[in-house]
Amino acid sequence: MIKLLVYVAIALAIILIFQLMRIYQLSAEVKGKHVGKADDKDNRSQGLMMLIFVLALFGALIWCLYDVRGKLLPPAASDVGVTSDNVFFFNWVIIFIVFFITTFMLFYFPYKYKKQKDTKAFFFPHNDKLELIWTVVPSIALAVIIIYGLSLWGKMTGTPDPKAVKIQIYAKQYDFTARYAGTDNELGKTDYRLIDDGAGNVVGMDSTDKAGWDDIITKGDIHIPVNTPILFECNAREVMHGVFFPHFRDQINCVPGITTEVHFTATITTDSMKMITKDSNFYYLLICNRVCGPGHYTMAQHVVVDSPDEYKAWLAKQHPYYERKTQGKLTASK
Ligand SMILES: [Cu+2]
Repeated sequence: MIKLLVYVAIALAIILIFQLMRIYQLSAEVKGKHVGKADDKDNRSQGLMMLIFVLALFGALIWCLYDVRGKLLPPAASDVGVTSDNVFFFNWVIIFIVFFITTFMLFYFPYKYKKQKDTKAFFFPHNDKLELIWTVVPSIALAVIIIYGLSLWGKMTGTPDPKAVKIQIYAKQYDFTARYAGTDNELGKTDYRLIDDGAGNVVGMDSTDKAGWDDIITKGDIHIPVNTPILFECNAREVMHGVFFPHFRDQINCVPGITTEVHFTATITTDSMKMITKDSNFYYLLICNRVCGPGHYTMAQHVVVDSPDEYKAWLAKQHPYYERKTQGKLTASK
C-alpha cells in the first residue's frame, strides 16, 4: 500500500513539474519572450559549456593516466615483450594525438562557430583535396600499424630458434600441465585417446615413441632458464584455452586437435624481477585468457625464470614420466 502511494506521489510530482513549466512558458510568452528558441546569449553559454566540458574531460583523462602509474605491469621480461611494448607505445602515441586533436575540435567548433546575429552558414559541399588527405593519411597510418604489428606476430610465432628448449603446455579445464622434452629435446608423440588421469598420463603420451621416454611431466610452477629461447607447443584437451604470459607479453590460443606454437626468450630472472619491482612476493604468471568455463578464473600458474645453473639443478631433480611409472623398466627394455 505504501509502495503504491509512493508511486502515485512520484507521478503527481512529475505532472506538477510539467504544469509549472507550462505556466512559466505561458507567462513568459505573455511578457513577449520567445521561450524554447535559443537566442545569442543561449548560444554563447552553450558554446562555452562545450569548451569547459572538453577541457574537464582532458583533465580527468590525464588525471586517470597519472593515477594508474606504477599499477601497470613491470618492464617486459622477454625479447618479444620489448617489441610488444614498442608496438603498443607506437599505437598509443598515434591514438592519443588523433584523440586529442579530433575531440578538441569536436567541442571547440560549436563554441567558435556558434550562431550569432547576422552570421550566415558557409556553403561547403565538397573538397577533393580534403577527401584525398583524410583517405590517404589514415590508410598509410593503418598500413604502418599493421605491418609493425605483423612483425611482432612473426617474432612470437615465426620459425623458432632450432636450439630452443621445447616445452609443451597442455591446457584443460582448469589447469595447465607442462611437459619438458628431456635430454633429446624432442617431445614424444601424444594421442588424446591415451589420456589417463588416474595413471598421471594427463597429456596422452604414447609409450611406443622413444622420443617421449625421457619426457618430464610437471604440475604447478613452470621453470624456464633465462636468456634461452623457449618454444612452447600448446594443446587443449576439450575446449579452447589461452596461454598468456603477461610479463613476457606473449600469448597464443590452445585449440583442441591442433598444436599451436609460441616462443620467447626470458631476459630477467624471477629474482632480478623481485628487485626491480621491490616486491619479494613477485612471480611471473601463466594464465588462461579464453573464457573456458565456470572455473576459468582459477587457471593461473607461476612461471619461475631461473639462472642457467638453477634451472639445471631443478631439472636434475625431475623424473621422466615413464621412469616414474615403471621404475626404469621401460627404458631398460629397449
Ligand atoms: Cu582456460
